[in-house]
Amino acid sequence: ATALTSVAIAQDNLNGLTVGFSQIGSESGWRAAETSVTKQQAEERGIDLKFADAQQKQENQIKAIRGFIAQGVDAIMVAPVVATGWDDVLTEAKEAEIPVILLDRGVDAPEDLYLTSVASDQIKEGRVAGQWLVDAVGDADCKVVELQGTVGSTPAINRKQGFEEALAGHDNLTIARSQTGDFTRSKGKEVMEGFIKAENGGADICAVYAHNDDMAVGAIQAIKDAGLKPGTDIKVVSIDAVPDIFAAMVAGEANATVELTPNMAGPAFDALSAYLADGTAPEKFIITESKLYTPADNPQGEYDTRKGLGY
Ligand code: GYE
Repeated sequence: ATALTSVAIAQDNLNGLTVGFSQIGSESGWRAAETSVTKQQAEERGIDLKFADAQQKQENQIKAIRGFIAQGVDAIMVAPVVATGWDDVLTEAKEAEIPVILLDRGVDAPEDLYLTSVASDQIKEGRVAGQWLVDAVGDADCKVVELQGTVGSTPAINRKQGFEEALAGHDNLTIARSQTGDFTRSKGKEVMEGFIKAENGGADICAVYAHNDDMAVGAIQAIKDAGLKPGTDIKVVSIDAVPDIFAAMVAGEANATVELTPNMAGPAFDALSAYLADGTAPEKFIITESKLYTPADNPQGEYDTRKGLGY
């Protein structure tokens, strides 16, 4: 009976609380999905979610967090746009005794400044993408171009590192060019156009690795505009598993993606609930799964399922 009661309390104790959420912006389809799932998860639990869109700017995030502290919210969630520069504002939240939960990206700050971090293993994501390419290419020579995420963000740093780890020792694969596309479709297209120009009209490029699907979708457009076939002439591998990359797989224009769940808020609220119930300290790092999808994995079905989930 005691166990059942505490579960009931743990599930119910967020009802009526106020949680501030400092979101990065809406740079990608994945980000938009995370925003809508977070709002749904808050509503299901009776949480009053104060949502602040930072338009990609850390200074806006810091302002929003200071605003949440001033309002005396019960908890703060933040998706930190870049890794550095958080110590002061996180210390202010700690001094105000407001628990902070990081969503989907990490920070370079002392671990006692946040309750927990809910994110994927981004080094692993890079490794999974890289291993897929190593296997797909075999012994052939392959010049790879890389579209990096936002400079200074943990997913850009870690997805680069993991990919390089997977390619290490496979000297037939080389990363010929690497530049940021800021996780957006338009920048991904623009940077890919530059890569194509610099690499013999694209003829010398064997594969593009994009740190997210949106940049891959932009790159696919650039490849088509250059008169080449994405997915065939140039292999396309990326991360997120948003509906549009499955649509590209159905069209034969994308080869592989690594899934990133947009539901970071669910585990975050569960951890917060347990913590508020009896002071249970959650795991410092709650790690979501990183599953590989290729055109062999029913891309039409995956597209339909995700569309139904509110992406
Ligand atoms: O992969 C990308 C987004 O922070 C891990 O941010 C996240 C990344 C995600 O804009 O699409």
